[in-house]
Amino acid sequence: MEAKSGDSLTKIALITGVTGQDGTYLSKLLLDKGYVVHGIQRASSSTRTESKNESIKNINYHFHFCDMTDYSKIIRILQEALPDEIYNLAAQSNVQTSFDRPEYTAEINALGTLRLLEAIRTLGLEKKTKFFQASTGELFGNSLETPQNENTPFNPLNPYAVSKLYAFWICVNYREAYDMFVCNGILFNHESPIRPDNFVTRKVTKAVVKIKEGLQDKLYLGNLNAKRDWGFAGDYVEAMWLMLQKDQPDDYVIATGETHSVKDLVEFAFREVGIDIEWEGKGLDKKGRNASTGEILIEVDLQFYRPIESSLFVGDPSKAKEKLGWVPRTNFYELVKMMVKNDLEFAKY
Ligand code: NAP
Ligand code: G4F
Repeated sequence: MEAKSGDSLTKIALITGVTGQDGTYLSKLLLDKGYVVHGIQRASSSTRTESKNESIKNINYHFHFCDMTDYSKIIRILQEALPDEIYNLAAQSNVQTSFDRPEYTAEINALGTLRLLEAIRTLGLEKKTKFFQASTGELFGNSLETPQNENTPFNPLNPYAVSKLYAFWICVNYREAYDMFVCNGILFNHESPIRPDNFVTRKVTKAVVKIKEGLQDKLYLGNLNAKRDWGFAGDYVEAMWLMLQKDQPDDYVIATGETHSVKDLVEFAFREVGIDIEWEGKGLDKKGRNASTGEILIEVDLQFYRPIESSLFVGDPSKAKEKLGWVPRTNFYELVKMMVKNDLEFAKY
């Protein structure tokens, strides 16, 4: 099957996972750059409604209902959109959920990626369409190297990371076997005020605001000692775009190069609302008190622990800086401030 492309100076992008955090930021970025954007969303989209992504009101935005399991629909959408760039952001993206739903996670994250690559080939778009894959720092798992860069061996520690490992390598394989323009962005944690509540940053900032407002008593968390490299999603979608503007496809670590513990995150978020936290106890008995009132505000709950996880992630974004000119503009403290501020504003309504 060969698809015919129209002659147009306007670039056409297709985004899977457009209702997600990154899809929301990326669709805005591309529309602002003058792209025509096609977004794929599930008919049953649960986490966000159309109204949350302002981009859909733009005249240059076209949305398509499709599930990443539906190969024939993917083919039809690609045939209609004839994209110059595809950003594959759709995923079951929650690590904890992947232990509960390993098969579904593999179906969407691994085979969903394969379906898109195969659709490009089937339609004869290999030379027209550039492809971005949202890979993850989770590929490194319990790495012996710190910080992790593009040459650090992979050692995934959960079903999500294993599904993303397949996606990473099938992208490399299609790039090498079929000379396709395919890039992996090895993205470390990136957050924002529109991050869903089942990720730790948003869970913490929302709870901090509710506790401050007297709407919640305590915050229950899992591993407080885990260290993550947290950046701002708005910065990370720029890196995705930059990768597809190069002449040659490649893989890049996208990270801040700094790491902070969940405990640091909790302390800093509480400090933003004027509460200092004092810690006592160890392991599952660790508790965080309001230093002024003595009230216990944070406790550990085993249900939020994972069967296995890496205690330390920190990425080395030197290659992205050198080759793409990309640097993160938002540091950890600015990010947490931004999220707390947003949640405080929402609490007013
Ligand atoms: P997110 O907010 O969880 O968004 C995931 C998107 O995928 C949502 O739009 C979701 O749709 C869609 N989706 C899920 N299952 C689908 C299916 N079966 N068919 C079609 N669409 C489906 O994730 P994100 O934070 O924006 O991350 C974007 C990508 O980057 C993901 O691939 C993620 O794994 C990867 N990544 C993220 C980070 C991070 O820290 N944010 C780091 C490394 C890699 P619904 O709205 O219908 O649920
Ligand atoms: O916010 P998290 O759930 O994100 P996680 O597992 O690091 O995964 C995110 O980043 C990956 C890139 O590194 C992405 F590939 C992936 O798609 C996703 O976006 O957990 C962060 C840390 C973990 O160490 C977790 O054990 O926070 C710890 N944690 C402690 N208590 C908690 C909790 N995580 C959650 N979600 N909920 C808790 O109560």
